[in-house]
Amino acid sequence: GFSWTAYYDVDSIYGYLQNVSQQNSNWTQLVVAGKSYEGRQIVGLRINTPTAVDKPVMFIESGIHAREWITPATTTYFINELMTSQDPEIAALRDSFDWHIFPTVNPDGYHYSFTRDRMWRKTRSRSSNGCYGADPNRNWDYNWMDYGASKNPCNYQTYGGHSPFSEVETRTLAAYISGLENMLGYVAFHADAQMLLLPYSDSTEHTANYDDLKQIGETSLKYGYAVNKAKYEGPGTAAELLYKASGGSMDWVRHAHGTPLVYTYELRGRYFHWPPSRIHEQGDEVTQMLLGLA
Ligand code: 0X9
Ligand code: ZN
Repeated sequence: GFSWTAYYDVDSIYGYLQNVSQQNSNWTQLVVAGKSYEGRQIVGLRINTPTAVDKPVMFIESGIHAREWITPATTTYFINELMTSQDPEIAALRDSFDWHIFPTVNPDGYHYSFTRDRMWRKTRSRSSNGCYGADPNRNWDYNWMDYGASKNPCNYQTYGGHSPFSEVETRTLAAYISGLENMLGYVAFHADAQMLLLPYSDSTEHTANYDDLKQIGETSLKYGYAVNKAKYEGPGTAAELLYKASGGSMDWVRHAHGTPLVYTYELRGRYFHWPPSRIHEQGDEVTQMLLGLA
């Protein structure tokens, strides 16, 4: 069975999503954005309980960086909370949004980090010079390659790809997102800087709603802090708090769609390790952070 005391490979995660959707088939739905370079599906779960009003979309992106295993794990943990929690606040959270939740948007990379190289970060596309993968958080078509990205396909970390949206995974996800109407929020999960980041990632310029983003983010962190007393840095722009890096999903979503609430959570851990026995702890914290955000 599936639990939250171990990490699982892509197939098991998709199996879990499938079970959840089958058990609650009138208000959840498996959604497939498309396929990865190696032909894996990019699968998400839509949770949209029947309510009288049209609900705003809340999108969750996890696992864009392969080695950041805690992000798919906490995302399925959060799904399980939405589906099973007896807490009326969590039930209200579930009912307040049309959720589109994608735990592993880079399934090839994630699988590779599981089976070959624990520190793998990128996709697994093959470059003409024989090196593998591009950084899917440097590949989106907004200010592509301006800052913090490598032009060298053999760069282990931040190769931006041969062109914007060269990677089928980012292209596929962007197309899926573009098909959503009424997207209020976009949340990306990373590890392990323990921060809450706002757009923009490559400019210290602030969005027009920066003050709102900051205030909402502070509430989110306050909710999270109550669980484990873990202090996250921020909220602040990724450019100011971390480093300037262009071509990330967060900036593209903000720019291309004007989505009001765009956040990147950098979860906890060290060198991308987080003990499986403590997935619950991170999962409860994230659940509260999203409740605070909502
Ligand atoms: O560099 C990144 O993509 C993220 N940090 S990580 O250590 N998980 O790789 C930061 C994401 C913030 N957004 C951008 N910098 N675009
Ligand atoms: Zn990351």
